[in-house]
Amino acid sequence: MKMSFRWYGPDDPVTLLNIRQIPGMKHIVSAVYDVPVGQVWSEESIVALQKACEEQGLIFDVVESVPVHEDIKLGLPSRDTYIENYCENIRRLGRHGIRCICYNFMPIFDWTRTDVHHKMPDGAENLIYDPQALARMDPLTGELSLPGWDSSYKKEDLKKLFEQYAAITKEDLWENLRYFLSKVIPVAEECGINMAIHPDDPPWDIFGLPRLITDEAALDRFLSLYDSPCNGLTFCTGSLGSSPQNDIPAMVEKYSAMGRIHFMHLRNVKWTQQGGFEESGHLTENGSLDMAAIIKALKKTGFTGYVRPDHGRMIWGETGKPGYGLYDRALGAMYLQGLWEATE
Ligand code: DNO
Repeated sequence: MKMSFRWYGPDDPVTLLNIRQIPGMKHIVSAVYDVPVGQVWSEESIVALQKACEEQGLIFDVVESVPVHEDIKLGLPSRDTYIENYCENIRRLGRHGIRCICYNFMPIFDWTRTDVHHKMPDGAENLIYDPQALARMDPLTGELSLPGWDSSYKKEDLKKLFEQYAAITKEDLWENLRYFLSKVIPVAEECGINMAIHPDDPPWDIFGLPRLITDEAALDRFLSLYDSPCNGLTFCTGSLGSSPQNDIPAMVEKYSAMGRIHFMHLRNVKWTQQGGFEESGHLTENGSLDMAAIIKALKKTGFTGYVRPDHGRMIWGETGKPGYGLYDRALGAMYLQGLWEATE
């Protein structure tokens, strides 16, 4: 496995110097953040990230994410222009050493939580999802904001998008995803880039919007939409693992043996009685997932892809982007590498 860390660029309070001091850390996961969704990234911006990482002895070779424009997900006539821009981004990233691109196909909202500053009994802060609290949230006010969401949507945009999605069935969304892959994967193949879709988080419909990438049947269907090694997965244990129906170690073993996992997001979640979940520390005993069994499944199948410790709690008084502080992710990295080293 290749150990990596997500870095939000020069504005991230977590610096590359911090990251390089984590034992075993070699790869950086980042993106160009100042370009609107759907537009082409400048080569200068890509090279600047590359150089900054190189100066710290780190390799920038994973992008998370090149976001997919809503018109592509909605299957609008304008999608072809946005898909061409997407392909151009793949070409540019390929020219500058990127080997893996993570993206998602969730309508409008990326990962969703109901509280990102939840106080744990030990004083740490974590992110939680409570279905009852979600039912009280109204995304149409335009006032809600979460770390993974595109903050450029105004109230009017959101209203229009919800109206457009009202006419889209799950099958339409699958078809729009198939169309996207049919254009993008051949370009990724040429450029030596592995595309890695991120599962929907949480893995069920929210706010009445359809979500596709939720369980094993969906992953099978997704992989069969375009049968190429470049059409693969970001296997996020916390996203898929939020649903107790998903047997995470078994799924990791299956898709890793197929060579279709290019990127692992490793974190633990604890299911709650209300049918929601809390993000926990990385340790097996902290949550509902067997992290040791997940690492065993990777080791057994000879996994050589990228891994990153996903969301950490906020501890030791750290402030910053919820889920993306330094300390707990660094602890996670050490725990995961310890499991890896000790697993036969
Ligand atoms: C959450 C992240 C996601 C992920 C996107 C990929 O912390 O894992 O926001 O980056 O869904 O496009």
